[in-house]
Amino acid sequence: MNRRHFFAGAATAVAATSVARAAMAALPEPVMQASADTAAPLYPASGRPYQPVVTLNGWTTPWRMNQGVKEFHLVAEPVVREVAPGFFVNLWGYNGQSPGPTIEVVEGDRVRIFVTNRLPEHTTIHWHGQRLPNGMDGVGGLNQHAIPPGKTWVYEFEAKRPGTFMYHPHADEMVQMAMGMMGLWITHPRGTHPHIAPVQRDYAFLINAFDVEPGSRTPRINTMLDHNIWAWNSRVFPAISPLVARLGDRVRVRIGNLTMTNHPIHIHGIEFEVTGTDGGPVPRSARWPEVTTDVAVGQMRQIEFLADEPGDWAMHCHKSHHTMGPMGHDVPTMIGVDHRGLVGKIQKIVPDYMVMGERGMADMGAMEMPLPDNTPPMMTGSGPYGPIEMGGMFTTLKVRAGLGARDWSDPGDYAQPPGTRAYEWQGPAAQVPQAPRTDTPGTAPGAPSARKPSAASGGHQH
Ligand SMILES: [Cu+2]
Repeated sequence: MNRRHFFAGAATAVAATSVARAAMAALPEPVMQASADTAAPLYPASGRPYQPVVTLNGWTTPWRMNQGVKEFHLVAEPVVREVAPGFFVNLWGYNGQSPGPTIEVVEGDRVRIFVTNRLPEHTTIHWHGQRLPNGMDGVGGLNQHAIPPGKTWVYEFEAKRPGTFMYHPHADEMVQMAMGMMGLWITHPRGTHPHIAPVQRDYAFLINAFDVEPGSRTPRINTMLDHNIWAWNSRVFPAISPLVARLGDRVRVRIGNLTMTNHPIHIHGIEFEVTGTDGGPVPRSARWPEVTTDVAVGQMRQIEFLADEPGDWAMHCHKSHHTMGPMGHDVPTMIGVDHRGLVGKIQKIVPDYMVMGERGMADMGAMEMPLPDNTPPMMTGSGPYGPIEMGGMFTTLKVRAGLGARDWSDPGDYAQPPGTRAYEWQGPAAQVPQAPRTDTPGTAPGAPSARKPSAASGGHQH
């Protein structure tokens, strides 16, 4: 990630917090975001103090204080999101991006949110997980009339309990969420809280999924499970920012799932605890160590760990199809199929024909495949040792000694200390006995298929 871009979002954000008194009676100016990069955290210039979050490939919207009330302005509108470099998708979102901006407030804050609808159809906003008056809950038809196109409605309530929340429409919900309408809401604790520890790094992102036909730009909105773009904050690997931590930092990551399936989120190198859900902070006595936590549909999970192992650690959804780009679904299993001589013949009929996967699919990570325009590759990204062979929901946790306390920029590849990397065996070649294959001509039917123990294998005998 480019450091210059990284801070661009923060600069706009800070400037918009100072508003002339005469303008207070008018609608607050909505702050728009053109960049899909991770903005630097927004340190509060007014209101109660707090330690801000960093939204992966997102940003926190500034507010204005109006006679003690924090005022925000969300604009629901069509947006174009750069989901990966060069891959642009027509989505619906808020204030120029999908997801919309993160809203950060403090427990006890009085909050007023103006919502302007620039969509071609009506919408509402539901404030997932919040304690609020029934008429502010945002379910169209149940709690309020939906907001017609062109109109601005106002929500107002007190942020009663600290935690990690989401916002999303509760009107034509299936379509509007399939189009990317969602955002994060963080209510920071007021002062110290018995179940909320201070952290040095606080990250947040939403899990979302889209079904974009290769070569097209607009998601199909009726897809329930068979999505092909598995994203964090409407971004896919290698376009998801790394989570950067200084060695010894306590790190919190807030993850919300607004897809239609669960996502087991796995981090290498450290153990974490779930310290909160959308229901609130988890008491210490009820926490246990994990390296993977399942984030089910409509849930938030807030995890915390000590970043005490330096390195570049993989962080990903453990459903392996969710770390694949859009070609991952329709490819048949070809392992063990011998294509020799076949490709040339087929290419006389189908010039673009390619063989995939006869020795597994690792070749895909290095292959220059002809793809339709505006389609991200299935497996991509490279590290210091070659192709990473991932797509979708994958990024890295980068733990480094000596970072600045407020440095969130990508520190580059980890320099592994000499003698700490897996290496090739240089001794005599391994003698691995071949198991007889029952499907090979000349092999007797019913011949044992288990590997025979032998002295050369060094294996234990049964
Ligand atoms: Cu997943």
